[in-house]
Amino acid sequence: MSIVLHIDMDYFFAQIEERENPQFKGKPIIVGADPREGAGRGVVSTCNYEARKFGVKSGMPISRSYKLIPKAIYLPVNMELYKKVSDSIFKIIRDFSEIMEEVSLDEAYIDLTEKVNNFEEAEKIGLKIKEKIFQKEELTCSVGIAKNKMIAKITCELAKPNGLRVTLPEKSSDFLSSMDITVIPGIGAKTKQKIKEYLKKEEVKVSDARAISKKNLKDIFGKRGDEFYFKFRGEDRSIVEVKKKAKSIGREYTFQKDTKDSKKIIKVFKHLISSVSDKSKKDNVQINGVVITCRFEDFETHTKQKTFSEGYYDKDFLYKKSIPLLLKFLVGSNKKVRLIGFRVKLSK
Ligand code: DCP
Ligand code: CA
Ligand code: CA
Repeated sequence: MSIVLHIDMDYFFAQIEERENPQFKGKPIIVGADPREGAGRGVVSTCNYEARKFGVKSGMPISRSYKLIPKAIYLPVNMELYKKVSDSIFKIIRDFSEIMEEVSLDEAYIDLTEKVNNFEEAEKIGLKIKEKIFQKEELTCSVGIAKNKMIAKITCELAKPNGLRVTLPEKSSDFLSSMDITVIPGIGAKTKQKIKEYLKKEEVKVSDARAISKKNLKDIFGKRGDEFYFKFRGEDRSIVEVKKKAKSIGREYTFQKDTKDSKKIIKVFKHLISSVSDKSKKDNVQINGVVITCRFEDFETHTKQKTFSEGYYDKDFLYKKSIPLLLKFLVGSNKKVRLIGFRVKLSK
């Protein structure tokens, strides 16, 4: 049996802005794209609880948010600051267990199994973490403690804002029973629809879903079905994973024969970009620069870089930024090319 703690900062970007701008405290604050008096494009990143009362939510078009509360305080995303705060928070948490998994800027799991003897001791650690974060950063967070990651996360959600809750192991299954099936990670609207059809029910609670046999779940959902079977019962076998973060994602290609054929070189180069782009999309990482490498027949190697503001960029954007750099290498030398490489720099 494990003891897992999940921690998630309360209304993270907006809470930091509240701290930085105490004059706005108590007012609805919305962090995200510029609303341009209702004509703005882009979305709400997050908002404080005062703004949530009006129905504003993360991911909502900023124009819609403006309709709901034009008078709110609208602030741009200051990612650099939020990253700094995030680093500081993770440093505090890691002091309590090196077995820490960062899930996003404001959220982490730690495994306390080897650190404490029981859930009471884990609760004390949770309180200490909350206290330290508040002392150092003047920010509140919420904590959920349970026997696995899934239950800890759902428990944390219920503790929000500025709370701490424990779900004891023997309560894990009952705890989920009356919740909507979508609390189970991996069950979104589509999966829920299938389960509704299968059970011929309008609403499906976790306890309803337990009526489906393991075999039937497998028939409907394949391998995922097996996982669902356990999750419906409060079991989650995934571990707290300490992940090393990559600083960049890159690919390179050595030509069979050194070449000066720029058409061929660009074709290969586009393949490299496309592969890196797919990988960065899959990893859901933000990019803040590109590095292009070119090695000539005599092994002389050059690199060129371009930095830009971080974001989720597509292939076409990366082509546009990189092909001119590659062309500079090609027109700038009479030598044949032996190898080319493409790399994107990740913001964190
Ligand atoms: N975020 C974003 N766009 C989204 C969702 C989130 O930019 N669609 C950013 C802003 C959030 C931060 O990520 O502050 C953390 O997201 P959470 O889902 O944890 O939400 P909050 O911390 O804002 O609120 P809560 O108190 O509900 O955790
Ligand atoms: Ca949060
Ligand atoms: Ca979060």
